[in-house]
Order: sequence, then C-alpha cells, then structure tokens
Amino acid sequence: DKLVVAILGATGVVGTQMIQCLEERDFPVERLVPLASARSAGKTVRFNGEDVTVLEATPDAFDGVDIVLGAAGDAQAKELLPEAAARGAVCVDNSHAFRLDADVPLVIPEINPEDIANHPRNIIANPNCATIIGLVPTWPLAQRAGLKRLIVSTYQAASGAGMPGLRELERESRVLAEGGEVGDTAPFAYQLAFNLIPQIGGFKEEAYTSEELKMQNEGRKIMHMPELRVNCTCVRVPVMRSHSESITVEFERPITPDEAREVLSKAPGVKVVDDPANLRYPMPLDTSDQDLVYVGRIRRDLSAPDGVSALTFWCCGDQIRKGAATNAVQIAEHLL
Ligand code: 2RA
Repeated sequence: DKLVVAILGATGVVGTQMIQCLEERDFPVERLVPLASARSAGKTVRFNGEDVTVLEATPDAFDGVDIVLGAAGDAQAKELLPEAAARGAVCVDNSHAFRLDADVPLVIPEINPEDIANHPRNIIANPNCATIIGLVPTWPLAQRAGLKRLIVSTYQAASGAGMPGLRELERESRVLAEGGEVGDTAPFAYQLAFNLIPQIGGFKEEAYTSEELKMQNEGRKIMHMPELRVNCTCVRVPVMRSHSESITVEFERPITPDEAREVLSKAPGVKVVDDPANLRYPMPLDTSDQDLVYVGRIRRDLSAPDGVSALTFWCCGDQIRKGAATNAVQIAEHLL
C-alpha cells in the first residue's frame, strides 16, 4: 500500500532531486508532504503531474507521515527529525547530524543494506556524497582482495554547496567571461572559477578538514572496518554537479587491473569506462544526471612495496543523485 512521504528541505537542490527520484522510481507515494523553512512555505513543487504546496517544517507537520527524506542542514535535522520519529515516521537523513551515532545505521545500499533494518531511533543516515561515490567502487574490490588502506583525493563539484554553490560558479564564470570582477565569492571562501580550493568544511584535528575525516569515519562504519586507514584530501573544483575521486587502494591480497575490471564490471551501481587506447575514462560531464559511479584509469600502484597488492583508479559520480538523493530513496525502497 502507498505511503505518506515528507521531504524536509523540499526546495533545495537535494530535496528537489529526491522528489524527482521518487517519481522516476515510481515510489508508492499516497501523498507527498514537501516541507521547508517559513521563507519557502507557500511555494509549490511539481510531483506526479500535480503542483503540491510547500508547508513550513514544524513538528506537527509530520503527523501521519510514514517516511521522511531529510535534505536539510544538521541543525534543522537535529531539531525536527526526532519529532518526526516520535510521531512514528522513519527518517532517511542526508545531513551529518546522526551519521556517526552508534544507534543510527549509516547505509550505502550496495554495501551494507542489512544495516537498514536496525533503526531503533527511526532514523537512518545517508552518508556524505564523497563517501558514497568513493566507496561504491571500492567495496567490491575490497571483497575480492581485502582492504588495508585508502589514499583518496577528491575533486568536488560546486553543487556540494547546494543551489548557492551552483549559482556562484555560474555567476563567476559569466562575470569573468565579460571581463568583470567576481566580488563576494560566497558560499566559497575564494573565487572558484578557474581555481581550486583545497578546503571543504572546517579544519579539525591534524589539519584535516571535516570533509576529509568523513571519508575515514564513515568508511569505517559502513564497511564495518574499525581499523581501516584512510588518508583523504578534499578539493572544491569548478565543476557543476559531479564529484571525481582519485583513489589508491592497498589490499591484503594481490589483485591485477584486469581482475579489478572484471570485478567492477559486475559490481552494482558501477560502470567501467576504462579504455586508455581510445582515450576513454570517466569525466564529470559524462556522469551528471544519472545514478552510476563511472570507474576508469585502473592501474597498478607502481609505488607499492610489493607491486601487486595496490591499485589506483579514478571515479566520477553525480553528487546530487547517487551522492545524495538517489542513495536516500534507495534506502527508503528497502523500508517498503
Ligand atoms: C560538499 N560533501 O561537497 C559536501 C556536502 N554536500 O560540500
């Protein structure tokens, strides 16, 4: 039977994409409850051919709701999702608020779907976009050869900063093309167009950023590898909506690039695009607006001590879809 589904943050980039994913995947929605701040209440969103009015997100707005997809920030998630949970709704939350809580499962359906059922607080957390896009291809290789260590560099799209990020990159690019000055570069600390910013989130311990520590902390929880060693560098790049990652994986057992390609060609959520002779490799322009993580540039890590138990590869995935909205809807499909 059909469900009452609320979207918290319905007018943002991820919330809008969640509504589109529900429609595309024919999720059994009896009634959509789009929720947002008072500022956005009264607007309408399009769902299944109808205009649905956006309501202000208050605790009572969750009365009668079966599933909540959370696309709001940490503060609003902390304030409102426990209210929704107390009213009997199961929440799939894309914020960072609950991701590392021991009694909240953190799930990538291709990796740990079995964790979904155990949600004592009626909250299930959606991982960070860079974590999802990096681990979807890493996991099947880890199952084949065992996982010791990850060295990751990410090249993260402007969309990670939401609609303001998308708009700012477009604005800067246009202003600069016209020979103007970019002025205020919010939400970015510096001009992003024709630049790279090696900071996403705040600086934490050991001069790592919060974004870089997510790869380690979320990766350990999702793959149930508390000893996993991760070294991550997260960089904001002038790309609209796909994140890219260069990943070197140190395995417990030997694995060749051909074996890796064979494993990945059968892996869920992955598309292998790896044909250097024909200049075929993943690029953000190819992966935007679809749900697969493309993987290529698969090669031996020539710097590895034994030369056979480490590989490097390159992957790209749509940050708004698989990196956030689609992953959350896929989790919700496991609740049906
Ligand atoms: C970013 N991963 O890319 C963070 C939040 N989406 O900004």
